[in-house]
Amino acid sequence: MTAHSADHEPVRTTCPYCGTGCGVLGGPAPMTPGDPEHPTNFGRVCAKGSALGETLGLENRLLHPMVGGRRASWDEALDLTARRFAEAVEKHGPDSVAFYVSGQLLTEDYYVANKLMKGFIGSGNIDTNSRLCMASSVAGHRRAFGEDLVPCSYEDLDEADLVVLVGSNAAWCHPILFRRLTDARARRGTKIVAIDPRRTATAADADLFLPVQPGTDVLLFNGLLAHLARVGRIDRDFVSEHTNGFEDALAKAQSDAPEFYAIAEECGVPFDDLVAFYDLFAATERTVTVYSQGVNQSSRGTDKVNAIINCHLATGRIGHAGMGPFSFTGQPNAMGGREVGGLANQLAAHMTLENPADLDRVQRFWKTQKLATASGLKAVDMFDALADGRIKALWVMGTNPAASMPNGNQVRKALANCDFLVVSDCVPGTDTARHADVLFPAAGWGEKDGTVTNSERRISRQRAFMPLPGETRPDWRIVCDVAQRMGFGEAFGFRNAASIFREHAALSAFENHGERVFDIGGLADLTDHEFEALKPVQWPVPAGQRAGTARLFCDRRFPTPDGRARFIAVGQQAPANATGQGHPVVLNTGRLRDQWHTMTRTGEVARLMAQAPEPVLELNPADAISLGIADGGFAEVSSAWGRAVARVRVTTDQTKGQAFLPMHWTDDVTAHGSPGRVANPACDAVSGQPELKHTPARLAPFAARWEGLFLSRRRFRPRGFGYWARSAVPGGYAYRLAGLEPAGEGIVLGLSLMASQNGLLDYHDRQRGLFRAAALDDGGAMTECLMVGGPAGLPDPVWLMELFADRRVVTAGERRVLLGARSVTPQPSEGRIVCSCFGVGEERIRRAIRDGVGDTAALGRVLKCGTNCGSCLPELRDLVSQEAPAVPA
Ligand SMILES: Nc1nc2c(c(=O)[nH]1)N[C@H]1C(S)=C(S)[C@@H](COP(=O)(O)OP(=O)(O)OC[C@H]3O[C@@H](n4cnc5c(=O)[nH]c(N)nc54)[C@H](O)[C@@H]3O)O[C@H]1N2
Ligand SMILES: Nc1nc2c(c(=O)[nH]1)N[C@H]1C(S)=C(S)[C@@H](COP(=O)(O)OP(=O)(O)OC[C@H]3O[C@@H](n4cnc5c(=O)[nH]c(N)nc54)[C@H](O)[C@@H]3O)O[C@H]1N2
Ligand code: SF4
Ligand SMILES: [Mo]
Repeated sequence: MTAHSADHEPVRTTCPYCGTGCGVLGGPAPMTPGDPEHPTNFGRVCAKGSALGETLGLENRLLHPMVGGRRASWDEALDLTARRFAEAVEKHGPDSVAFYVSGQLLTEDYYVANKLMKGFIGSGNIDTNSRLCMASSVAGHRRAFGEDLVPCSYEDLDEADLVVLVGSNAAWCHPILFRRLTDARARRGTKIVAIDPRRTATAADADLFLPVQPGTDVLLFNGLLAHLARVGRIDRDFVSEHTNGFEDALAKAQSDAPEFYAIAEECGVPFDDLVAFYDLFAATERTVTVYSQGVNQSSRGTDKVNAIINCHLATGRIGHAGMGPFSFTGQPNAMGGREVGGLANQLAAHMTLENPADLDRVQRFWKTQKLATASGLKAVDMFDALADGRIKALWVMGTNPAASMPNGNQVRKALANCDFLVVSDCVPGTDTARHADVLFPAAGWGEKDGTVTNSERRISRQRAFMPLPGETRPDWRIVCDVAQRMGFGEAFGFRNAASIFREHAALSAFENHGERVFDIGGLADLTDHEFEALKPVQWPVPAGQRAGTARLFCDRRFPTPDGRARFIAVGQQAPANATGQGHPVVLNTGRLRDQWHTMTRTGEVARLMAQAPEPVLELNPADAISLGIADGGFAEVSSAWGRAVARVRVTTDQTKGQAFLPMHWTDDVTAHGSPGRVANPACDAVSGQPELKHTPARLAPFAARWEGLFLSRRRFRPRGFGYWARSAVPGGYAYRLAGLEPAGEGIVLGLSLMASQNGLLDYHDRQRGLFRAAALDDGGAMTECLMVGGPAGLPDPVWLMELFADRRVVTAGERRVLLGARSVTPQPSEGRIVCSCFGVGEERIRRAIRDGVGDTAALGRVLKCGTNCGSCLPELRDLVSQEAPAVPA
């Protein structure tokens, strides 16, 4: 049974965000504390993790099933779903239905979804958002090692002398691991190299930063392999005894990357820095190479992964402390999903659809006659099949493909037109849920029980510490309920998460005579009580064992038929869709520090929205000048697939010819800020992972003639605006507005948003082109407020927002200045929020540094910034170095 926190004992659970997999102590406290006993984070959490307690409210939750947009009973929703799936299978065959699931489901949810589709409906058509995330790493691991295996442990980050981060903005996306790394640097002088086309927070904090041209990583690592051979750093014994294919891979690398000058030029890296990186790598035995979406989300992603692994195999730097190739997983349970076989080209428990012995084994284990025998459709193909009507019924669980898939316009159309769409989610209004015929209310974090596996293969428990709200059910139960109604009751009669976990563990060990490394047979006989108490443990955990395995390949054996690892000969190839006339700019997309994906949780927390309250396109000053786009203005970015409009930030962190748009904004929170509509659907031929980091695009000014800010207690989607973006602020929501029409029409549009014009104060300052209106309630507190002005003409709204948040009576004096949006005593501006835990802004930090606060520790003492989660420490270090007085020569 579920442990509730009624006795005030904090419940040990796992953060539901990134693949770092931090242990946290569950509860609705304002700041969620880290679990000091968890071996991943030892008590630390980042800003997102520490705000978990603020995401537990029920205001925006889906609490009961819906059918056709109206409230329905569970029986009705489940019956309808089972019937429509069964009918489609009967009429059009099993491949006419599909599941699209998520690396954010728990392993138990994932296991039953995979079992239902592959085992009992009999189709391979279950794919997952991990296709957009980890598929290239999976494919690269399978090519090199024979199985999808991450050899390293987080301890290897502590014990390395060199850590190379390729296409990973770990300072923002795996903040606790990045902190572990910078702590190790402070202790032992670890060198950190960042390889990224953008100067990210990670790059700014690295010892060496290589600003590679997008998509040139294979060339860079081929050059490295050739260099390692040239300077005699090949581990000949390891290569000859434990690997195959070295000569071919080296020959390919040498022909690809003959000399430094050509590599430096094509990769866009300064010559000296390229040589410095190669020398450092050659000289440093204890090297870990971390890779993430800059590697995976590429039409050459699998080759990038193998180009990196080749360098580790060549030097024998694998299976020892402080070394190895290390894929950081994105989602909390991307790894668990891969364990159960949740990708369309996997079977279950690291068994494959191509191996007849595996098929036979799983068929007997599941006692089914209907096992799928071929791979199903991968994500992009699945939505193509939905668009052209081959898929008649789709069930989406725990993901928002309308927003997160590339070619988002077509995906939205396919979802809108599909015969039968089922969505399981915690919130009702996602871009995908809007099209659903059936909506299932899923239990969320803190309410559901099960396991997740992090980047270092560590299985941790997510434990419930709250009762199920409304009529919500855990995902595994919803799947089993439908399976039962489809006539598969016997195979889905699970009582609880523990019983599913036991079956999953038993399958991993079933007739596994050491061929599959993924073996958790040692956990197959956990009692319910032991499952409840399970401590974090790294797989494999073979039968008879309870302790896990920190590092793989220590015995130099790989799970290939001959026990040897494989070099893969890879050559540099340009991205699938090249820039050119009409679309000269590379559109890159990715993450911000304080937001999680489509913002259904982090977007409702005001302090997490403070870093970036609207979608911002970043571009280089040279591009901004030539396009006539000003910093703080707006740009339209368009591709052959669609368009987006965003605020512009001009920065030298961005290279000329490239632009960056955060992935997080959806149609639910902005008018045209969703980058998926622009992103191209080109995929890696091996892994099927889409190229979300490289879309040929065109930029143009979005010449707004007016801008507005609207504060309201209400959460809604404005209509009729060329630009709007909603963000949570203390006390309600801020709506940033802009349009191409004359300012006078902007005022009319803006006023139409106000709920009531009762107690309305308004003021038009024609000289400054400013219009202001505020609504007061009967008690005299401000309920809504609108400001409209010329482009970039709005005053700093800090004071106004405080008045809105305070909900107190507005004094007569304040009424007069209220409409000036200036405080009675002018306060110095906070600037863009850098430390979201304590709300400390860039301007305040810069002033403090200029006043002599000389380092991050001192900043922490004076302003508190950086003293809770530490996610902003890289940026604080950067600000200190920018503001530090120049040392006289
Ligand atoms: N704050 C936050 N953290 C998260 C998440 C989140 O939503 N928010 N999501 C989690 C998930 S699911 C994932 S997958 C991870 C992703 O974690 P990361 O992969 O670290 O994050 P991204 O921002 O997607 O992309 C990483 C970097 O790849 C770079 N890049 C683009 N093209 C290239 C290229 O050709 N070569 C190289 N070398 N680099 C390139 C981009 O400029 C970007 O800085 O983050 C996880 N953690
Ligand atoms: N342009 C661009 N697009 C990208 C990327 C990029 O870098 N650039 N990155 C890609 C990557 S790596 C990823 S991982 C994806 C992520 O993209 P998505 O998976 O689409 O994003 P999320 O917002 O995490 O969606 C999770 C949904 O599940 C719901 N949810 C939360 N908990 C539960 C639960 O327990 N059960 C159920 N049933 N639902 C739940 C949430 O409310 C939310 O609607 O985006 C991909 N798309
Ligand atoms: S680093 Fe932050 S988001 Fe990731 S698991 Fe840890 S606390 Fe959660
Ligand atoms: Mo991801």
